[in-house]
Amino acid sequence: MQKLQETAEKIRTMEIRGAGRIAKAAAESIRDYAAGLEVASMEEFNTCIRDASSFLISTRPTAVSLPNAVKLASRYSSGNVEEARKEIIENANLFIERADKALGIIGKIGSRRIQDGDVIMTHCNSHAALSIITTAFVSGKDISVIATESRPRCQGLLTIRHLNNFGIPTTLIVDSAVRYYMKEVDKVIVGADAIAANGALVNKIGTSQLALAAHEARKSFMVAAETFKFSPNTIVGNPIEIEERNTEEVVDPSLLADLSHVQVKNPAFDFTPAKYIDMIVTDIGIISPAMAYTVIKEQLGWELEDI
Ligand code: RI2
Repeated sequence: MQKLQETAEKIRTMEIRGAGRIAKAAAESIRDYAAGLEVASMEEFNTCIRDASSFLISTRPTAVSLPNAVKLASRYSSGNVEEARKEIIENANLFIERADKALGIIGKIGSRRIQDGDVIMTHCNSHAALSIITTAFVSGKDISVIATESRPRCQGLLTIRHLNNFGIPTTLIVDSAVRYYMKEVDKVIVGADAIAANGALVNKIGTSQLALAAHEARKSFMVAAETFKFSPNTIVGNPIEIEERNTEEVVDPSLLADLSHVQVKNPAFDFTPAKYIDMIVTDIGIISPAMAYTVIKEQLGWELEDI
């Protein structure tokens, strides 16, 4: 349990971050936990796996990749401890393998939509979105990127480093400069923390302003998302919770000490309605947001009674 607790803590503090990486880390964690679990009965095994799963899921509430990964990885049908343990190890490994492959497939499919000379704007640090951008560049397309800083955690700094390593010409801007630069942009590509059954996107705070500015300037808005980022819970109308993080990420509390009328808010994500999204590049192909429900039903294998 100690290793699982350490992973959970790393997810909570964002040492492990990015919806896809969180999912993989959680699947690995539940696999290793199951592999080393010493129990006296099947009942005890069931309880331990259930508790460990809930514990991992509770670390970050928004990225649906996390509960999806934990549920897919920790599935077992056997009533025998050794068999159930084997099933978890297999299912977790299968999930991890699929997640790795998905990034490559998204890169390949999405890069076909990138034209020579495109200026691409991206937000935060999405491995799926970056897979499209770097694949296009490596295949010989002459592209450049405008990357937002993505306050307060400034994941944009990770993005510019990654792009720089590929030699991709990149401009870093502050988040409030998004609309100012939109006229120079051809395409916006962002990642996803969750996609609802109605096709709405949940991604890093500020994503919806990129979408609005792109819509106003008639620029295309592309989302890169593995199928495990679609939210089964939303088919029964459950909303996706937006994570409120510690306000110390925004401002040093000592600067607020004498400001008795001021409060600080730090939502980590926002919603972008489906109507602002031109396409979602997934590991099963490019879909319109209207197909989100089908992805949940057909790819995640979730039935209403599971929710
Ligand atoms: P990949 C990140 O969340 C960003 O919002 C990013 O767009 C999304 O996860 C998807 O990232 P955070 O963990 O899975 O930085 O594409 O809060 O890497």
